Amino acid sequence: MKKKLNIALMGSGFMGKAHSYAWTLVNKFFDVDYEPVLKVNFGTDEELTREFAEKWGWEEISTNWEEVINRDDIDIVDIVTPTYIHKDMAVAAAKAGKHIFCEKPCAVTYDQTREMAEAADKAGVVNYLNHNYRRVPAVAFAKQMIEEGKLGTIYHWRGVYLQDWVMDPNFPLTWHFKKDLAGGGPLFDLSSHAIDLARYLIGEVKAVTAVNKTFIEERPLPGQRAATFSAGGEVNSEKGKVEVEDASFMIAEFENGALGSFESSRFAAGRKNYNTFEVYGSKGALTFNFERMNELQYLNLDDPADEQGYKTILVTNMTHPYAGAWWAAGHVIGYENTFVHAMADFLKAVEKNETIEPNFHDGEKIIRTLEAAALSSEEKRRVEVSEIK
Ligand code: SOE
Repeated sequence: MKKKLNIALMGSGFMGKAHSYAWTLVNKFFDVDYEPVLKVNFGTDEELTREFAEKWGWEEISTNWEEVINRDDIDIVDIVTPTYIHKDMAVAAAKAGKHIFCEKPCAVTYDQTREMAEAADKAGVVNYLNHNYRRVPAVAFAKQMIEEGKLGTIYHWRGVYLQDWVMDPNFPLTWHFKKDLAGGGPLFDLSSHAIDLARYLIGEVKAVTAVNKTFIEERPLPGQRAATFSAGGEVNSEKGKVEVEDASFMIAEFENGALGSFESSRFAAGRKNYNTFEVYGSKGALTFNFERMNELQYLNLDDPADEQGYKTILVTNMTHPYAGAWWAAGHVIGYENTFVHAMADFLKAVEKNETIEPNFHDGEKIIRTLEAAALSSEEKRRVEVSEIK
């Protein structure tokens, strides 16, 4: 009999769906000792929360997050709310001795992220920051190849993460456009993922030179159902101010001497979830595009010169990371599965009471780099990440 672990899901929306799906599947495909129980879903709007909870199989709902976190029967607090409240929820969860699974970006400021990490360390709870793209089989396999030295010395990183869901000037002013609620625009939302991948695959960013740009300065106020990727269908003539950038481009110097760049935008027409990276080394190169998530492109400089070129590796073999838990080779997997991988690793960490990466300390490093980029754009100068205190 597997031990039951009661989950409290804080929030719903796009991420709530992904998490609910993954909690349901994790112990069916992965060998974990626990059976997650979808115990309670917190939401601010009772009607919408009930609708969501019934659809996804949460046993109960609540509109009081503090009460939920402090319930004796809750083992894991899973945070999928807008970013501004991550810190308060995570600190409360740590104090209550709950393990924490938290969506990215970690928090809206470096200060808040530090507070989260300190609280989790003090309480000794397992804390995980969900930069899920690390757990795409092709990305984890790229990591293996880099660690085996297949690329040699790394010279360049390009992390490009583009979307287009807010290009319509009438897309409403959801929380994503408010600095105190989101921390930033695509810099926080998308480059946070790209920086996580860069740190995972090649190393720490030392300094950045960035330019942020806002194309649409005002937007209609949101209706009740406006959310990530969805305008919500209500038309509002009153407008409010956009407080974050619509695109952020930066040059990055890495501690290991590599030179790289990051681009993130919500104004890249036709790019839906174009999360890509390119890594160039002395022995070869790797490129990845999430919109083709089961594939990795590999160039090997040891191949005969006349036969050199990028080849496609289909990362679906039983021997590839994570892929073997699903289907036979060639039976591709999707976005939702990355959340299952994260939960499988998280539950293993809980079982052994071990740390898992990325965690709130990784969050600190990422948010610090994002703040360095914001400062660089504001002051029009190169900023060392260590300047952010
Ligand atoms: C919206 O840009 C979003 O949902 C991000 O917040 C996620 O982190 C990304 O994986 C998909 O797009």
